Amino acid sequence: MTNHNQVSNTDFFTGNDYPNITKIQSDSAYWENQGADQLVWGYFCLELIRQFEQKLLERDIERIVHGPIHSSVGQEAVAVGTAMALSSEDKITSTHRAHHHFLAKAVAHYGPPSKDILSLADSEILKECVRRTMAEIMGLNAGWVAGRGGSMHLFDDASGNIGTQAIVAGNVPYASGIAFAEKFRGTGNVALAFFGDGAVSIGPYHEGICISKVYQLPTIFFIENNLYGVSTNVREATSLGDLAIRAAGYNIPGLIVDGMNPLAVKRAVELAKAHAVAGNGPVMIEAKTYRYFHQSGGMPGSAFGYRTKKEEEAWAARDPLNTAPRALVRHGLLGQHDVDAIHKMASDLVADAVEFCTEMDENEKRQARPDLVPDPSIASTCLWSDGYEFEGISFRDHSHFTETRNVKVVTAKSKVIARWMETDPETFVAGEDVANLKGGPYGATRDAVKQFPDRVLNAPIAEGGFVGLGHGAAVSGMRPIIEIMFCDFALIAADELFNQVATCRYMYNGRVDVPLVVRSRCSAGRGYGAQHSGDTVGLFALFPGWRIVAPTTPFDYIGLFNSAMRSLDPVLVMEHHEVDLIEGPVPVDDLDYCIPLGSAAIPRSGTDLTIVAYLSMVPRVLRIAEELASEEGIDIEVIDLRSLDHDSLDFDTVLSSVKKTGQVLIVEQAMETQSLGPFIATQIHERAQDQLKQPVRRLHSLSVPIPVSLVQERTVLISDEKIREGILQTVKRTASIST
Ligand SMILES: Cc1ncc(C[n+]2csc(CCOP(=O)(O)OP(=O)(O)O)c2C)c(N)n1
Repeated sequence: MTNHNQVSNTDFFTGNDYPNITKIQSDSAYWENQGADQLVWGYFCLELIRQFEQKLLERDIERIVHGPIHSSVGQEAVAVGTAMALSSEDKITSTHRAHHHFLAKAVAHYGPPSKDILSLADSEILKECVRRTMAEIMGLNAGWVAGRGGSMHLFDDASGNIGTQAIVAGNVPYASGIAFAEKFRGTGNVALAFFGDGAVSIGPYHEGICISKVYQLPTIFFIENNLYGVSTNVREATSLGDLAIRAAGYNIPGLIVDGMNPLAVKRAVELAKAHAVAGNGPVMIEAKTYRYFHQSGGMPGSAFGYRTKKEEEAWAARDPLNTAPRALVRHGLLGQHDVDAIHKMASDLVADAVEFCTEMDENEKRQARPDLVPDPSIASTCLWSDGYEFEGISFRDHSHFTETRNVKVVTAKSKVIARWMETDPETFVAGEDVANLKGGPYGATRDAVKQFPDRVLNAPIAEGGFVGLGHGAAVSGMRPIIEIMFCDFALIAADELFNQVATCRYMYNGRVDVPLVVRSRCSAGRGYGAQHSGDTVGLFALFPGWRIVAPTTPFDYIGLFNSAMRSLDPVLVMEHHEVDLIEGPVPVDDLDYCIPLGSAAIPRSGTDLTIVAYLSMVPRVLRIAEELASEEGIDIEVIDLRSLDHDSLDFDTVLSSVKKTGQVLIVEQAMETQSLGPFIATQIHERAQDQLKQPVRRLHSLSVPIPVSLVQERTVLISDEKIREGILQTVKRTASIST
């Protein structure tokens, strides 16, 4: 066995002649082509980041930061070279280790190169930029996202920092979505995703790159290879010396560059950008670099035994903070006194940020400025849009329309999707097979693909990849409709759906809208078995940040879909194969009306019992209610919840029904462990205890995976017989209680 701890990689290119791989260097001709202002600015930026990072690791400051500090000391050249190559309009995303990327991009925007670099010392905008970055890392309200995001979730779209994310490779599919929007709009900008060597084995990395290649997106995938994922050496984790050889598998160019040399990095990013914006698709860059400290905090990695001091010294000998100023002096661009002045300017900016963010307490101990500490009473704001997107929208119900025609849900779906594509040129559909089969697997894109074939995109089988695509495009302001063929496959995209889409608005303190619609479908009852029969409503409902709608009629599909599309929050439109075939009236000449999110419907009024149901249970319960009305004289009120996320459940409607009937039966097809019933029942008990004649009762499927055997499937899934029985028992129980 190789002892990976012995591996010492100080050579920046270990590869041989791999296809698609180019080693990028900065030579004297390239140096000569650089403007002096830019070169000097690059050095200033290196200094600023280094000193900023070192300051954070000083004991009295580190103590103030709530959470880990993933220091970028040693990796500054990667960030600075990249920022020098990009414009403010180019977008970057990054990871848990992102201070350097964020600062370089922000400083390039707020304090760009100028003839007199020292004039930046007086730039209030630049001071503000450094202050806000430090404040964010300290979790203070003066930060970019008011301390919500902190060190690992930095965001400032004005400077092209469209979000750092703490899940390894989580930003890769997202970057593809950002790049998609740039390409769609023909901006000539790129989206660049930084990630570490540790990211190259995880699914979202692969899916994100595949998506970018398939659609030839202007994305730069930047592997910052610092040789370790926490303590595990890259060779141990990948069996590779050069990670960029992976580029060949995606049929994209791979560039390998010395990550200790900002100019070499700049050159690589320039080449990558030129390739990408010319319509040639994504590029992978691998920069060989080194983090001087351990994963987080200020101890060297060698202190933990996974690498040697000798290795650390070898990398430190190539420190750009030494080599860059020496080169500038050697070329006569700066004298030593200029170098000292730039060093001091950087250190003053950092000191100013510390002064701004902190103060001394009565024991002369440094603490965060109390007036910058966020107000705890607003800890739950910004989870949702404030709803301004619905201002002036007239919501409609059936009574508004006199002329109607009967269609199936599947037809209404196809028509309203096509209508959105007609009225909003930035609406697109992506999903598996959506452009084939004359309208996708279930006919939802039948009209869209006929009328707008360019915006109906077959996606590779990469749910995480195309949900990430939708996420990035939505954050960019497009209106993506993402189809997940069977809702079970949402679990493949769980990181994108729940760690990223759901958290995005809140984590960035309301600075982004996420107008993403995901459509998916429950196929329980068709003999598809354990892995294609799930109902993921309960799963989505676990994650605040997702709206969930579940239309059960053609009329409701159109109205709820329109609201989902208008919403600036992500919405899951949950469908069901049984519901698709339901027929009902829709207006003959209106596909644009909205039904408010968070409003239940009462498709049947009654006085004896309230049944709360959703999705496929609604038509079934309605049928059974009619039967029992004529057979037993039981008068049932049926509530179709329509909106299913916790914040949108329409308890007003439920509670006024309870007032009338005094008893509730919740009917769901979901298995008990995944059902919404316990939450709904608890709420009813808490809010209407004194109106209940008996405890709320619940019906659901059995808590086992769905079997294929027809007879077993029928046993496991809630059946019409069980619903009838449940209703009769509930009603009898009250009868016996009251006699
Ligand atoms: C999916 C996932 N798994 C594990 C972690 C915990 N974690 C945070 S950083 C890290 C190491 C990442 O290494 P690398 O990608 O090389 O980046 P570096 O820390 O070297 O910058 C790990 C394992 C995580 N955040 N996300």
